[in-house]
Amino acid sequence: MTDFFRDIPAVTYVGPNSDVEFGFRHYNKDEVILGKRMEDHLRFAVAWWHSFAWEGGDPFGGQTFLRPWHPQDSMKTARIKADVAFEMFRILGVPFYCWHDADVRPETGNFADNLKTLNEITDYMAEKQAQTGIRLLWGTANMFSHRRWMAGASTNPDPEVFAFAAATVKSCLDATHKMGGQNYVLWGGREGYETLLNTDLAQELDHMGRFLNMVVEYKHRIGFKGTILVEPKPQEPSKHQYDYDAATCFGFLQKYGLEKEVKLNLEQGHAILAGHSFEHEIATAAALGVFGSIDMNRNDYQSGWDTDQFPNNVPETALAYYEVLRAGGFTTGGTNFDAKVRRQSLDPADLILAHVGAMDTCARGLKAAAALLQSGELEAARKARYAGWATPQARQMLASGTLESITAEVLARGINPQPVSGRQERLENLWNRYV
Ligand code: XUL
Ligand code: CO
Repeated sequence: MTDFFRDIPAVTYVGPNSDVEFGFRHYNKDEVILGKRMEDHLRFAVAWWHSFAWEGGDPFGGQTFLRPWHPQDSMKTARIKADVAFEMFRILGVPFYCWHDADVRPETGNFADNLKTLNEITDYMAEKQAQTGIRLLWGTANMFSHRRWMAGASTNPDPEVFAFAAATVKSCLDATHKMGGQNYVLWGGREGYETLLNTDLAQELDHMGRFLNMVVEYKHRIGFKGTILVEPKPQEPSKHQYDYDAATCFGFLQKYGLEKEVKLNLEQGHAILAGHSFEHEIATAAALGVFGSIDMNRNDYQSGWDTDQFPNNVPETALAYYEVLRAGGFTTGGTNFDAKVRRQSLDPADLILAHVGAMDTCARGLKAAAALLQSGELEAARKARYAGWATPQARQMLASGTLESITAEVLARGINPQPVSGRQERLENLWNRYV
């Protein structure tokens, strides 16, 4: 036990009318919605990096948080950090958490020592999982912060960096497997380029495809039953990242024969950076059969970069969960808060209450989405719009029509389509009745 969160009580459901600050107004984990407990729908996870490893720096200034585990350069402080992290998970009552290797162990500068410290600290964390019942949603490798990764990991022009990346992912997948992780994530922050003038784009894509195949082959060799997830993001830190958005990732997976093996971890802020809405990314991934998990953190809409803020906009989360529910909900995936408090939010209470607010925002979004789905009103309107496709003629046209046979049909039946309303505003009004 540490005293970092001293005087902060475990957060429980207090209901919408309570004025208790450390309480959930909407997240009532045992409440059953559409036949499933809220906790099992949402599958919340805390991100180790933003809450515990990030020191509050921005491009204009360094550390603002002075935590008891700073500087994070020893196994002693790594253990304190782990103790505090599990205390926070307990206070919040979250079922899951996520880590990068670089968040949980000190960076020693060489692979053998990094491997030793990763194995040691993940053993320690696995013990804490067993004591508390808190589980690992996913593990991942940070292959973007250290200077060795500056020109990419699997897409690096130097084969020695590719080798270092392969060994690093093996170590992280082994640790994730040991800890019963539900998924393993690859986000390629430096898998892209700064300028095409020095980049062989086709070769880099081939290397990334081979690398991901190696990961999948290894997963099967060790019997890891979790899902391998790729996380799309269009840019930042690289000027252009190969995993641009859901559709680009699917094209990549298909080219390298991985579309049945790998799914996507979609992040709200990344969708915005790609010029999409979050619900577009979820619906696209679901349509292509690669929906996996979400990082539920938003960007500041004026800043134009990835500000990783906690969600606090209910209509936005409702639109996202509507698509999650339509996709059949999460299987191995969940809702990870890849979010950080602002650098002026220094207090331990800020960390807790940021998550409380985010969990409530998601719970409200889920409830609104579930109620609308259950009412069937939006689905009925959608179905009515496509009703023509249920007729035998339309079905036959799709199944066996040719341009010649269809032209003959248009002439014979004098087909002359009349436009109908898309009813957008009426559907928006319907939607607004629920959020
Ligand atoms: C970066 C980002 C990562 C991934 C995991 O924008 O989202 O934190 O979620 O590497
Ligand atoms: Co993320």
